Amino acid sequence: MSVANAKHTVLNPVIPYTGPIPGGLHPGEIIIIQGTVPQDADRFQIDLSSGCSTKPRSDVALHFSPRFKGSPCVVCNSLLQESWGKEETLHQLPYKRGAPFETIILVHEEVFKVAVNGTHLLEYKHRVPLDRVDTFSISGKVRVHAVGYIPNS
Ligand code: 9QG
Repeated sequence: MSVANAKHTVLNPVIPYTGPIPGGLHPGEIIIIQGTVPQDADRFQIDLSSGCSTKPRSDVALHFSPRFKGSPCVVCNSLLQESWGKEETLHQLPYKRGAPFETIILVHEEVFKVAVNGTHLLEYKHRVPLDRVDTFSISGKVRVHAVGYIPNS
């Protein structure tokens, strides 16, 4: 799988980046993010949201946040009606400061599955119905070379 298969690709977006997910998200679809973690990274986050409102803030179906400071981990959560839910923390961090990465978010009926550099990392059970998810954001200490959306057919 590569960005070459994508039906829609965003190249070198300015961070923070927010943009529409073309056609919304459906089971079997894939989002690929290729980037590099800067040397001074403390954290970054990928958010799959329901709209792009900032006031009030849109619901976030998947907040995926690699953290490099202290005990390295990846925190996932959802934001509903401007409140964070219960964090799901994985005490494992496949990203390295200064290193390039490829992250794949695979959409399933019940969960998102996230793989980093070709290895499955975690899954996150949907708390927001998939048909409400239409916006992709990435922010924090990260550089992004490409974001690709790969359809399911
Ligand atoms: O800290 O944790 C995820 O559970 C909060 C952070 C928040 C999230 C949240 O402050 O930060 O990571 O989108 C946000 O508000 C991000 C940047 C308990």
